[in-house]
Amino acid sequence: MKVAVVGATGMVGEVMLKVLAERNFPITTLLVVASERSVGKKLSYKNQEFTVIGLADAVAAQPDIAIFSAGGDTSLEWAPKFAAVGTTVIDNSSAWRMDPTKKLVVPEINASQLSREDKIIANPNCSTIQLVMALHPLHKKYQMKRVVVSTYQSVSGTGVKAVQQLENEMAGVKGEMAYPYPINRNALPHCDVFLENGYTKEEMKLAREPQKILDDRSFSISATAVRIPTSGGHSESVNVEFQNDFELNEVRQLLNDTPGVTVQDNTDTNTYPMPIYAHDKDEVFVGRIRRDETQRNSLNLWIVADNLRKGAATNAVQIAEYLVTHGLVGA
Ligand code: A2P
Ligand code: 11C
Repeated sequence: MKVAVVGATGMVGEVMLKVLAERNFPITTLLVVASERSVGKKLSYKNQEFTVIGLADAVAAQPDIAIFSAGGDTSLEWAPKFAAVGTTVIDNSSAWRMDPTKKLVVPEINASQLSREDKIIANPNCSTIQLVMALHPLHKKYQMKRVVVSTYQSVSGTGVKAVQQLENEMAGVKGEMAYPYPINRNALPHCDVFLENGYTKEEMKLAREPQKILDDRSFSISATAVRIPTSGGHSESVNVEFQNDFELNEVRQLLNDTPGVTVQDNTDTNTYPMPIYAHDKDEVFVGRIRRDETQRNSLNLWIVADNLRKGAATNAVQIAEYLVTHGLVGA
């Protein structure tokens, strides 16, 4: 496969290259692509040096697959240009996710709907991916009615500038601000921009994307997204009301049996998911599994995952793997 990584110099791009190498993705030619500012820079992949090229050169090279993580505007402008030369684009931005003509894919859940005709495929938001990975098996069994989720999101979700802001603040150094307030020793109920309805864009992604991925609008999700001074992963406190009742042991078993999900849940040994353990791992970790004693058929969960891996790069590479394995890309 001729593969282009668009946004290769960025935070997610760097993890994309790492995950492609780790999983030994079948690459014959690798194109590392970024903005004109970075053209000529060197990046390493499997101990080999690659020179960053611009988007026009990458389109001209007609890759089989282009994995984008270069922001929504770049995707909106350039993904169709790649698609027009026959490239299959896997896009990590929010640009195409809710477009009814594009598929929004978490491979463990809905990759089977992909076909050769899908030239732009959307990768969901990081906080959505970990949420649906844990909720999907429970939804199939008990039918979700309503979900209330509060997130505790890592600064790495915002990008390099935000990680730098946290590091500067911790070191007592003045520098550029990614957020309107200090993030160290703070919690900002503000991820992405505010919308007219008073929610943030991140909160609305959490409300809408799961319905599309699970192809079901019979449940609703209400979200509050909070940025906290961690860097290894996003955490989520989740309350789910189901149509049907459940047994806690069966819930644990269902989650345990779900590929990509790991249960860490033992209060006797203080075992529960945390970003420091989820960091650099591909699984979605679930713990603090307990019945909501105030409401019928309701469950509380704590879900943690590395937002740059399963939340972004790993999920995108898994989509690419599915396309290759099922003969949906290339000649
Ligand atoms: P560059 O490093 O040249 O700016 P992050 O999310 O960590 O900020 O990274 C964003 C990624 O998207 C970087 O690789 C960045 O490249 C790339 N990028 C941003 N704007 C453009 C653009 N207009 N064209 C191509 N790549 C872009
Ligand atoms: C965050 N979820 O942590 C965001 C980052 O729509 O792909 C990814 C934004 C997106 O702030």
